[in-house]
Amino acid sequence: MTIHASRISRRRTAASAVLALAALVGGAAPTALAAPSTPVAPSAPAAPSAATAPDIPVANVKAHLTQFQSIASANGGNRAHGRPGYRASVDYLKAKLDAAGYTTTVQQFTTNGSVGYNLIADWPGGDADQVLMAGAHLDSVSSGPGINDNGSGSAAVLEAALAVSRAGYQPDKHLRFAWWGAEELGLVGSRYYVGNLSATERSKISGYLNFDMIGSPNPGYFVYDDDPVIEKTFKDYFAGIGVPTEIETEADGRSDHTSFKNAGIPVGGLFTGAGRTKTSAQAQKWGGTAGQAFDRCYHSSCDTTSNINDTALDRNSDALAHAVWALSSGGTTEPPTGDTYENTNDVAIPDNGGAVSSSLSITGRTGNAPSNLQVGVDIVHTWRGDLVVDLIAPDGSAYRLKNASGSDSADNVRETYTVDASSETANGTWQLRVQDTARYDTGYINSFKLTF
Ligand code: DTR
Ligand code: CA
Ligand code: ZN
Ligand code: ZN
Repeated sequence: MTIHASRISRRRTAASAVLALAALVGGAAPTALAAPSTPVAPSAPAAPSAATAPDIPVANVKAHLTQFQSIASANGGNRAHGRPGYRASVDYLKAKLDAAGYTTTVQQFTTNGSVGYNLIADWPGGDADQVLMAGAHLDSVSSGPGINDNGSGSAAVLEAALAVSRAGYQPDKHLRFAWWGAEELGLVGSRYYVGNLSATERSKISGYLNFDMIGSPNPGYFVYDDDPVIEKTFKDYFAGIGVPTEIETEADGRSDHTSFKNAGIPVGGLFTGAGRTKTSAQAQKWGGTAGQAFDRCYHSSCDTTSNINDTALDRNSDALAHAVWALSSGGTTEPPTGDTYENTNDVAIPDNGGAVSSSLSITGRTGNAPSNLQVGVDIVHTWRGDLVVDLIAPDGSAYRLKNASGSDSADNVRETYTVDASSETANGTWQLRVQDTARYDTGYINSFKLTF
């Protein structure tokens, strides 16, 4: 890909780019009245205070994986749709959930000439008109036991459900957990489930959280780019434990959340990667091996209990439980605090060119902006080190959010910055100003958000 060629040549120019930038910032920076003398560092938002979820013991999750492995080994080496290993997996889960006090339902469907099963587990209580769901597909491909794909998601969802029972948790919302059949044949089980809900039943589902491959041996930490509140819940959790995340931009159509999204239900989820190769930038960020697939045993017979990264499985299991607690205790899945304004129009950023802006015209507020104004920045751009990012207040004051950094070769800027804007009037036109200060890599402003 030419991108690598340009990146190699970029290293030779990186130094000049940085020097050029130093001159630019020294000379051309606007004479901002309120620009802070030092850059406003991106603040990793603390985990929401509602995070009262218990820690999920990864040993418990792994014990379920061992059971799935035994089931596959005793049933032709897989847990695929239409095969005895799949039904045995359903029976294993159902016994655990029944013993834990759940109301379970086995929903039967037929596809590809075989009978398939969804397992639904309702936790008694909560507002029946606000149902939060978490799910995972339980079937493997026929070529292997499917321990990462998707024993990992199935086991983590089970263990979160058992944690709810152990805690005697009684959330505002009604909790429903689900395990889908025949995902590998095309999301068949989850499509059947959603397709058989009445419009009224669908409208009661406040959100669906999906977990498909969350223990990959060479893991990445990906968050689905779908409902913003669900996405923020996961991102804030990982930020709270110091683990950087990336947006999974290829999830659409790739797993069971799609069945819910197509019905207009808010969705989100986590993913640690399949056959795609981990980049060197990602290996720097997450560890593991660059140039190697996140899961080399994807859809293969080697997807066994040895095909799991325990740390990734643990972190994602804990993030799952955190999201179940955080999204079920409140009345709605609206942003937890403050009024949010967002401009999601894409604005192309000229390569090594002039600054461009995304703007928000705020009206109807009183007084000044807060001292902890939350500035949500989402810029899609390779080699983000090219970029200088400023918040421009209605009176023209510039607040530096991000400086250029020639060596920062990672992609995209997805951060929430905290700015002391208490000297600025809240009403007026606020701008997110972005400038690409080095050649070759390009991108665009994806969204600009202010939370007062
Ligand atoms: N289709 C899933 C694996 C998969 C591939 N890309 C994504 C993105 C998000 C979730 C899952 C996946 C499977 O093979 O089950
Ligand atoms: Ca844990
Ligand atoms: Zn699969
Ligand atoms: Zn899967």
